[in-house]
Amino acid sequence: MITTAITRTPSAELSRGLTTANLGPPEYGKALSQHGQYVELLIRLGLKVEVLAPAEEFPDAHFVEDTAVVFPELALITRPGAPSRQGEAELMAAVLANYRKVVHIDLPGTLDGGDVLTIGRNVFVGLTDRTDRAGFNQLSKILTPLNYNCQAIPVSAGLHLKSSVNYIGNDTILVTSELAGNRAWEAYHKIIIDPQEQYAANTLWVNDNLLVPAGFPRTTAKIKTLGLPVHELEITEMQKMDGGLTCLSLRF
Ligand code: CIR
Repeated sequence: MITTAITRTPSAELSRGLTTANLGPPEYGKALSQHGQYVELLIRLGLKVEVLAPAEEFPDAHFVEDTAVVFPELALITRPGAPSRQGEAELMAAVLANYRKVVHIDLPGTLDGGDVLTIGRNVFVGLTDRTDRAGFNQLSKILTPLNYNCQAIPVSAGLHLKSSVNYIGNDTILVTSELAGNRAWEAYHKIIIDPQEQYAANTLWVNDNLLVPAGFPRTTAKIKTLGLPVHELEITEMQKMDGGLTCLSLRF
């Protein structure tokens, strides 16, 4: 049961963040409104939400998911793969120290939280431009003694592992066709994303509610077959900066 979320209000500098999307610069007012609706929905779903102040020196800092991965036993502070984002992790370490024992991914490893998909005791870690083998090895060394089963998954498309696959409840994953055949998920039911709706793979499960980006009707229709409440959220300004629904919060 998820009880808590940590989010960070986007900074006025958000258009200076990293992006490959080619969708134009985000509008600040609209981004604030979309972020506010996201926070409101999490509160309506019963979560206690800590909203951190904007970090003007880090234009990607509202994508908090990349800075940490929180487990019941500890908070793992990452070392983000993008040098411009590495300072964000220390900001989050100070916050998470109020909730958990804090441990760190250290040099030379890199790891982004967007590459870590946890399903029960299974921790799947994407090897991407942001997360390397050394980062995975450190994570595995920390979590394996705590009885987590850690697996590295090479990922060649999209920014992060969770750009392509997410857990959506009922032992089911939502996954792109490229990654669907990976043996890592053979124990799970699969809903395969329509190739034209890849972005919607970044759907967020919160206590058997599903948060989906608005504008992806085929994916929404498929997800509705699960019978769980589905909430569509406008997230266009985050998409312009390669971000999505999972990256806007840490949940635990
Ligand atoms: C970045 O490139 O790092 C940000 N502009 C987007 C990060 C998105 N994070 C995520 O999906 N977990």
